[in-house]
Amino acid sequence: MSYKRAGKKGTIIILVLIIFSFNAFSTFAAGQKEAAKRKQGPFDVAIFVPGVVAGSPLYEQLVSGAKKVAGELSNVTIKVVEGGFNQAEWQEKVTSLAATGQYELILTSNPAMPFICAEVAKSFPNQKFLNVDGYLAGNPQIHTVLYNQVEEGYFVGYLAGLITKSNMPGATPELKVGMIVGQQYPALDKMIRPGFEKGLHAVDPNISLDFRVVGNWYDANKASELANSMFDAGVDVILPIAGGANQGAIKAAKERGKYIVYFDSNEYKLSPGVIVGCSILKQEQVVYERLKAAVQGKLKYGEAEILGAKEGYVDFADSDPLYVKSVPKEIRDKVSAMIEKFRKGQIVLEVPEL
Ligand code: RBF
Repeated sequence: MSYKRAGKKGTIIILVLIIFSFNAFSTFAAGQKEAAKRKQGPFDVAIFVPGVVAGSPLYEQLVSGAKKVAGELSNVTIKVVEGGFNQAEWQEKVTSLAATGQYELILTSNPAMPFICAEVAKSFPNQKFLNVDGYLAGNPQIHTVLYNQVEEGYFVGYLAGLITKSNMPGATPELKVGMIVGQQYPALDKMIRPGFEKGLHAVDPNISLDFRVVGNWYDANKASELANSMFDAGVDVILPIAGGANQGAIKAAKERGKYIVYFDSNEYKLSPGVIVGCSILKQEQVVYERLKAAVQGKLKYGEAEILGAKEGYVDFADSDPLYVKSVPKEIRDKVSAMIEKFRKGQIVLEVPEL
């Protein structure tokens, strides 16, 4: 009996000990977790937008990709800073972000930014940068991702060539296609324009390109004027790469019954029937993947990636119902056959040195 009672007591003591040690362990574990969290701290990201977000497809994707990461990882904070259109101020603005010492990463997008970041990096050796839509290899503080925009230009060029040769309402007998850009820069002159022309000439070498420059990334009235004068000269389809000014070209095309091929994002819905083709850059995905890697300490600074159609980051929105509705099947079949070869890596267009 007594033995049994002593046994019961023993069991109770052991149970109490187990509960106590379990509590102690979980307190210890929580403490460890807290310490790890403190050590990690929040991962603060400053997004420097060189311009304004609204109306610029790649900047919209830049912000949405980063917000997706912040939505998933509770230790990531995002601050979006719009640098505005005075490019002379950008370096100073990035410098003030770095000077706060608060941001684990400065994230930005466009081909001019790696050089600005490299300048700022000299004064802030602990500051890291992720620059998408740009190229700079070998700087240990900067990771860049460039898209194969020769291929991207080719996709919409090929479609524009087929449209200008077609009997679509609004297509003129002249073999003239237009391009309206915000400003000229190496990625445009060496990748986008040559890719676009290569696409046009794959359809017919006699197609000519009417190329115009707005002079900034916001003046929609100027873009509209340019588009109208191009339509007067027999142009029937225009590729605008002019940020917020794109709206002016779209409006003019709508009024004149002409066509727009769009760059970087699926935006048929902006003007169904007028926007008849959209090339796609998977910038949102790139930002999501690379930013996540940065947070996890896996991003390789000093590396400059180049991503194209074969890798799945440059594409054309050929299954959107608005595309299917606006473009005759005969043209769509030709475009899809071409795109498929790029997707499979059977055709790869070379990216030149910028
Ligand atoms: N693209 C835009 O859509 N909006 C802009 O405000 C804009 N600003 C740019 C400023 C500079 C200095 C450079 C080099 C490019 C800019 N781009 C802008 C072009 C952008 O990086 C990209 O090349 C095009 O959007 C085509 O993908």
